Amino acid sequence: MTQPRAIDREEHNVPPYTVPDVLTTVDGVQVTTADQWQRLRRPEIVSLFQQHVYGIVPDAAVRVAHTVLAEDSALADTASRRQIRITLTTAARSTSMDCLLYMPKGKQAHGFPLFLGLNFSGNHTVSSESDIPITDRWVRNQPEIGTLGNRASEAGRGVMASRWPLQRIIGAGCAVATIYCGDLAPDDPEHWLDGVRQLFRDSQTPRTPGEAGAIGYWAWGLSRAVDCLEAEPGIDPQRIIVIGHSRLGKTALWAGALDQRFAMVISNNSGCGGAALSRRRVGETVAAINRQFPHWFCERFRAYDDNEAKLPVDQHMLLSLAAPRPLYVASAEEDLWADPRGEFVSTKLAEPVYALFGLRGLSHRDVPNAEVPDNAGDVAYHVRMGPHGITDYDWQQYLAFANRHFRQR
Ligand code: GTR
Repeated sequence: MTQPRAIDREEHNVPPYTVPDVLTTVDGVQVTTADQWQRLRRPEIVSLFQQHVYGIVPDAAVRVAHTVLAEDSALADTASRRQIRITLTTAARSTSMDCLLYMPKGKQAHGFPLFLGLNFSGNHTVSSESDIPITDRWVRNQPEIGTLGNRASEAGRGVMASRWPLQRIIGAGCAVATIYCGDLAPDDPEHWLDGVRQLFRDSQTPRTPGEAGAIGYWAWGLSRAVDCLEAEPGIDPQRIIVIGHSRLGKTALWAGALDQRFAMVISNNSGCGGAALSRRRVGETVAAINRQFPHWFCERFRAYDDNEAKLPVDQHMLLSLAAPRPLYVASAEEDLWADPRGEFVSTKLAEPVYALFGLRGLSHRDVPNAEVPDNAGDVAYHVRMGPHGITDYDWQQYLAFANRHFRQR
């Protein structure tokens, strides 16, 4: 007898469930056209996710400005590298985030496509180049990468380089930009309040049940980065891709849902609160994520701990908000915590929205074999061998997908 695949091992623990129909409005109207989707159902779903899952960033006028701190030749002269400080100012205060941008040398008629994503531990961890400043912001303690007392150190330089294959991205004719998520909100239940939230609320002011948590503020920050990067010489504003891994994959999906300037959305191993269906209740559950990371979602999301059936949404509806833009969801075979099959199933369930636009979904009806990417349509999926992570293999698939969708320009 052949062994069941790792991803099938927990199937017997999946309870029976029914997900909300992506094409039926709250009032019971059946959506049958792309126009109805855009006018009626899409805004309704965005609002449901704002109210019940990710929360809302307070509304206030924010001035966004940027300066290029340094511009150098990098990656053995194949790229130009810019370190850009983006300043965010409200009537209450001002803060900044630092964007590390690599762009191929030379010119393209409309500018280069850009991959934009947050990083976990500071821009200096993304590349071993010695002249990227070490972040002086709060960082998670990880002695193995030299972060102690919540401060980063020289020991962290380049430690995350395998997650950011810069040379490969540049070689594929794309630009890539990253920002430390802690510039926007430190990833910690107490310290996250000291991030960009302070532009709107002082840290003494408690959250309202529907106010954004860290994921909401991270996603907001990605949009503020686009405000600057879309005007940056050499970038094609029509081809900005939002990408993220794991908690930052949840963030990429939410940013892509809210901000349709992102021309493509990529979720890598985003799991619970990302691409995986909450109602399947295997791997990380709503209760588990809210317990461990009380600062990620809005407080109202806690009402769905062990109560997923009451959620007015599920994560296939988040994926559907990427339509009609190309969407790529990827899992890793051993990453059972993120529920690879749940990520696949919700991707399938988003297909009817792509169909409204005459766009093509996945070819597979069930999770494809490991490293057999299903990427010929406008919705793509693969499951990589190995554990949770974002690897060169994953990037190769994303670059090929981007290249296919964007090559016409
Ligand atoms: C885990 C968390 C996941 C995922 C992951 C990551 O601890 O349970 O939801 O976000 O971290 O971001 O690497």
